Amino acid sequence: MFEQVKLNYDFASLEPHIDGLTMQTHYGKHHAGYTNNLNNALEKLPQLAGKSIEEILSNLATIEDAALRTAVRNNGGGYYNHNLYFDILSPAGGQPPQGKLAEQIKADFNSFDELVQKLTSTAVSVFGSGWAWLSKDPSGKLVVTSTPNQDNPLMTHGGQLTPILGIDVWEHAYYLKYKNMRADYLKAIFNVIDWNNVAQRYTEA
Ligand code: MN3
Repeated sequence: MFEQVKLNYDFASLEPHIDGLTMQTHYGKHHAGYTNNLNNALEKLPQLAGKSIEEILSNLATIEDAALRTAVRNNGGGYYNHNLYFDILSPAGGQPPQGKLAEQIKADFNSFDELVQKLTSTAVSVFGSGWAWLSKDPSGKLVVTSTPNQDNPLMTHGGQLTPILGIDVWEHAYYLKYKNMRADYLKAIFNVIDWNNVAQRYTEA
């Protein structure tokens, strides 16, 4: 049984950047739904018992039944993506990272501001629902990509990319407060991204 990541902050504590009702609905309805649907699908796939969600999502092609494969792709992606998203948010966020991640950002993007710009433009450009990602490749290099729906870099790169930051650009992540202004939501979210958490993920990946 997979379980939702526990939040170490209150739903309303990310205000004014992300409103409490959006957080409550996003975590309590959307993320809970993906998690339940993933667990239901996995009951029919005993061969996957004991595997990590990363292993499962990096090897979706091994699921022969097409309907179950789609269910695990959409709901397992939703489960994993939101665990990452909610965990890297914090009311204490917004400060640029230090240490190894900071050095790698400088090497790959020239500056933290240029990374933020690249993540923002990538997220703005997602057509419809999807995600923008910062991932680490096997050499340690940082890579910015996007995916549609609940796909993620584990799926698109067969486990070769490890996501360390995911930005949800489904309308449910921002519509109550920002309506159609996705760019305003993206500007705001960088005030609550906990780069210490992202840096730890970079080191451990
Ligand atoms: Mn979402």
